[in-house]
Amino acid sequence: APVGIFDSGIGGLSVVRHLRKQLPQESLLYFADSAYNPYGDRDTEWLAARSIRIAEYLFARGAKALVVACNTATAAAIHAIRSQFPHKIVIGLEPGLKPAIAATNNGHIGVLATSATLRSEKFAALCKQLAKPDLHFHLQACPGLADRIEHGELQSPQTLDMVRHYLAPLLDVGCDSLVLGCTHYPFVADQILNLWQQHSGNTPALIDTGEAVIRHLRNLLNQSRLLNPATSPPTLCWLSTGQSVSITEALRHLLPEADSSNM
Ligand code: DGN
Repeated sequence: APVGIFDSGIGGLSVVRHLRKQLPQESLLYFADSAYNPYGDRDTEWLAARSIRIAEYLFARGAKALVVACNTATAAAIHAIRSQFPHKIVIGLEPGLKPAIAATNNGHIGVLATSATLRSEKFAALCKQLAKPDLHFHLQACPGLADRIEHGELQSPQTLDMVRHYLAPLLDVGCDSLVLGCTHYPFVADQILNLWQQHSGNTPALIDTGEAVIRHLRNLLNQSRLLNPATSPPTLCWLSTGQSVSITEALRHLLPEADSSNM
C-alpha cells in the first residue's frame, strides 16, 4: 500500500525528496490540490473541510499512512483529520522551532511561513510552549512566495526581490537561524542563503523539518509493521486537481532524482 501525501500544490515535493531518500521502497500517492492553491490565506474552517475530503480520498485509494506535507493545512486541520481517522497514521509538518532553538546562538529566530500558519492557534501554542526570556521569534509571513514557486519561478528577478523584501526585517534584527515554515520554501533555500550572505556576510542555519518528519514516519510504519518489503519496485502516482501546475514539469525541476520511468 502507498503512503498518501498532500499539499496545496507542489510544495510537498520537498518532503517527497526526503521520503524517497529515507524510504526508497515505499510507493507514493501524491495529491496536489492545485485547483485551490494557494492555501496561505484561507480560513481554518475551509482548510479543515478540504483537508478531510482529501484525506478521505487518499485513504479510500488505499493509503496506509498520510503525510500532510503542508504547514498551512497541518496548522488548521491536523486535529480534525486525526479525529476523523483515529486508527490511521497521520503526520503533519509544522515550522521547526525546536531545531531552530537548538541551532541559534543569539536567540533571534526568523520564521518564514504563510499568513494562515502564523496566525493559527496551533502555531501560537507552539510559540507559547517554547517561550523563554532570551528567545525571540520573528515571524515573517510571505504572501505570494509559495505561489511564485508553484509557478516555477525560482530564480526570476521578481522572486528574488520578494525574498529580499521578506528577509529584510529578519536581517535587521540579526537572526542567526531561519525556519522554512512552508513546504514550498526549501525550493528557494539557495536563493535565501545567497541573499542573506550578500547582505550580512553570515550564513544562517536554515531549518527544513521534512527530514525529521520522514524519520518519524519511518519509525511509525516500522512499529506498525507497515514498512514495504523491498521485494517489488515502488509505484509513484501523482495527482493534481488543477491545470495551474504540470506535476511532471515540476518533478523534472524540483525532484530530478525521482525515477521518471515510474511516473
Ligand atoms: N506549502 C504550503 C505550506 O507548507 O504551508 C502552503 C503553500 C500555499 O498554498 N500558500
